[in-house]
Amino acid sequence: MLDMSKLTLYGSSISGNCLKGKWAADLFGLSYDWVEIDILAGESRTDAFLAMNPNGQVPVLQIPGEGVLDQSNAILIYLAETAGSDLIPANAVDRARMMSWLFWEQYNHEASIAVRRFRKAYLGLPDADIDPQLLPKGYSALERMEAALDGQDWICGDAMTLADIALVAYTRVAHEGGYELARFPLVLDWIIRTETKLDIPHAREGL
Ligand SMILES: N[C@@H](CCC(=O)N[C@@H](CS)C(=O)NCC(=O)O)C(=O)O
Repeated sequence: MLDMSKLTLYGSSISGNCLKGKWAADLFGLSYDWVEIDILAGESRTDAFLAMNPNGQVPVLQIPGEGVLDQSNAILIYLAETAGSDLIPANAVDRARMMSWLFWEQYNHEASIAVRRFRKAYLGLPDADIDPQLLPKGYSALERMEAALDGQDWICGDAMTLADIALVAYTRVAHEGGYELARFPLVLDWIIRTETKLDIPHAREGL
């Protein structure tokens, strides 16, 4: 029985988008219930789920007295603001730059790396049946991150922000999508740094 006075996160454990919110809530010490949704079995497309989120996808955050919120990066922002976290920069320009990475993550990075990983590792499709554009698009996203991390520890500069949580979600498992992370040494170091901050297992290839 769900406790409706608590946050509830509906998510799939194989989904980086869903794990972002889980990691953030754990890092911030927020109390919440996790409801596992088996997306491979179509559980996000049932009538009951669609009544909650007509978009038919996870993650969904149920907020006591406020209804539901979808979109992983919106959930991250809500959780960080609720917790009073300093992972959202106070300065307007720095905050906007972090948002810029969050939008880029969804439009460029996740749209190539997460999609290729899902098709290859979870749908078991041979490379020939996967959109050939996804590999170069994902590599170009990794190249941009490698350049951003040259001379700084975190994606937005000297301090960790929500952009690091959003971007690590699929970067750390990019090898499952056929991307060679060894080509990006700064990204590899940053993955370990971010996983350590989040206190989650290291997913890095070869470890
Ligand atoms: N833009 C969304 C993407 C959500 C998304 O792609 N969810 C996938 C799992 S990662 C899903 O629910 N797939 C099941 C389906 O579409 O039926 C976000 O950031 O939350």
